[in-house]
Amino acid sequence: MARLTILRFPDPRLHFVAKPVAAVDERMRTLVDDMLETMYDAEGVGLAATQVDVHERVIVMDTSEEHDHPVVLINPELVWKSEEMSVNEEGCLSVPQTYDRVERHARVKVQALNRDGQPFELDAEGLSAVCVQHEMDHLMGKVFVEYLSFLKRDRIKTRMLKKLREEQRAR
Ligand code: GNR
Ligand code: NI
Repeated sequence: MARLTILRFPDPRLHFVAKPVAAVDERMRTLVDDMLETMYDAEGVGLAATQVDVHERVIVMDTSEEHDHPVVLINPELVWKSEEMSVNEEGCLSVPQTYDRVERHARVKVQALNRDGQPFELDAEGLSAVCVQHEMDHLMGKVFVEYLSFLKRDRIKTRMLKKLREEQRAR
């Protein structure tokens, strides 16, 4: 297994649209395992392939308390969403130390393939529903800060670029 580098906003590659996975083969299982290692290492509850610069429809998540229930979604498709909405504080491994409120569907059903290439349905609510919608946005090239006002997004962008420059100077 290997830890992958997570792209950081405002990297333009975070806005690429992911393509469907053609085959759940050995290469895909290696990617999934590396993404899980990367997610657990970064203490995230989800990770989309887009964030590790792989532009294919792959998501890993684990919203369990004990971090022992990995969920793999390959070629996820939203098949149902509740009319009821819910506002939650979100963060993103690609936008460190930034949290803000985003409105999402309270519950969703997603069809996907698992790590073995078998179809399954995920019935998500609570954090799991927030996370799967956040990750599916990543696959469409969308980062949660795009739901915020222009002013907030611009401030975040400026702060991220400043941090990046400071890190580059420290190296
Ligand atoms: O680790 C994460 N936590 C989180 C918290 C609230 C809403 C969404 C998330 S997803 C995030 C990991 C991440 O950036 N996934 O793309
Ligand atoms: Ni994210």
